[in-house]
Amino acid sequence: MGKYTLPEMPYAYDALEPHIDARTMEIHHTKHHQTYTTKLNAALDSCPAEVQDMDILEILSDMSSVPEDKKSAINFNGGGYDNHRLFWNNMKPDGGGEPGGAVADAINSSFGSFADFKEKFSSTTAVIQGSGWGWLVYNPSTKNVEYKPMPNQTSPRTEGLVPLLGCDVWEHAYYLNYQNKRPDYIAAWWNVVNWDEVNNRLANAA
Ligand code: MN3
Repeated sequence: MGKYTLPEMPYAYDALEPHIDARTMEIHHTKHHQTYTTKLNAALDSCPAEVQDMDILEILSDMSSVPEDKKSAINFNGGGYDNHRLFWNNMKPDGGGEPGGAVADAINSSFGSFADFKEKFSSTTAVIQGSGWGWLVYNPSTKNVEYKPMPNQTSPRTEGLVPLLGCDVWEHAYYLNYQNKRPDYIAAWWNVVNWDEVNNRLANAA
């Protein structure tokens, strides 16, 4: 029995249709997220007890305690475990629209306007090479929100950034409906963004 188990989905697999189809959501959760979880547990099993006792968020925020030969596996699978947990919850049925509250102010301050933020996030995330994620993050050192593309499953936490809103652009996130058309998937994804959750994360981070 590993330390981590696959988190439950906060809504049904078909709840984000027509923007993200049920079969893609089901495979993404039960196969891909499960695999990151299983491999994170396996990597932790061969780490020293003091690393096993740390929470995965602590580990991702400071990888220095992880043995050199386990860093790659923990970075990839620990990031994959945490990123997807964030991803399911930063989406919801009947989401989208524009944020209110502190997130709206922070976005306006960093990007000029919501429209400018959305255009930067969409266009930059669309051209991430290979597989990766586009993120809106909070930077504790500048106290501002920023856009940050990350490769593969590497968590923004590994760079001292707090993830607020993530868009998974691995092909497994959109392939059945959108095939190679990543920009179409990103355009649809805005319709399921859960801005209340993003506001909660900013409140906890700031
Ligand atoms: Mn994924």
